[in-house]
Amino acid sequence: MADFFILEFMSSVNKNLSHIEGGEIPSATGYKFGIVYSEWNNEITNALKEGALNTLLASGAKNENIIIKTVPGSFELTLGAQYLAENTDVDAVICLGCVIQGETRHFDFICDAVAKGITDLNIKYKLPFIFGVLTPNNQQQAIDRAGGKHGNKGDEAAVTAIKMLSLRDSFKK
Ligand code: DLZ
Repeated sequence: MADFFILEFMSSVNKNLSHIEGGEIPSATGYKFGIVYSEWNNEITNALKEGALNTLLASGAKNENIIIKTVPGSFELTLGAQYLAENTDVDAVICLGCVIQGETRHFDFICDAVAKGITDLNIKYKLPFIFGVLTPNNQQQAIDRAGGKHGNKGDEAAVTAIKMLSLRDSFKK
């Protein structure tokens, strides 16, 4: 029977996106993870990465089983994640970025491309590629979701990866 870890997330008492329904998180022991995050909006994405990393470690993953890479911007997350899948033996890849709404349609093109790109990777490689990309209207909304009053989307992305691997393994038993 799988070990379960109850995580105490760092976020505040306000509506907290990191409170995952169910509360119980399967063990991440024995799994290998990739984390790829964008350099754009680095203050935010670094916080997302830290949240994801801390959650994986707190759930039993080993440091040596977590490979972390950066890409220039969120648009590059898809290919960065593909490189991880093709060149390592990771079980899942957590993709973290932050695209802040601007005055032009650039936002839409990047968000649409990375959402489609990551979806396609899930299907092509039959591995969990997790969409941990914030798409806020402004910097404050991003801060609120990167360890602020709405929790840390990086935590959620890590929990999603672990849960998908647990789901995968449930079919092997
Ligand atoms: C160009 C651009 C802009 C305007 N905004 C963002 C952003 O808010 N978040 C982000 O992750 N990346 C942004 N980029 C960079 C693109 O993702 C990409 O790196 C470039 O278009 C080069 O392909």
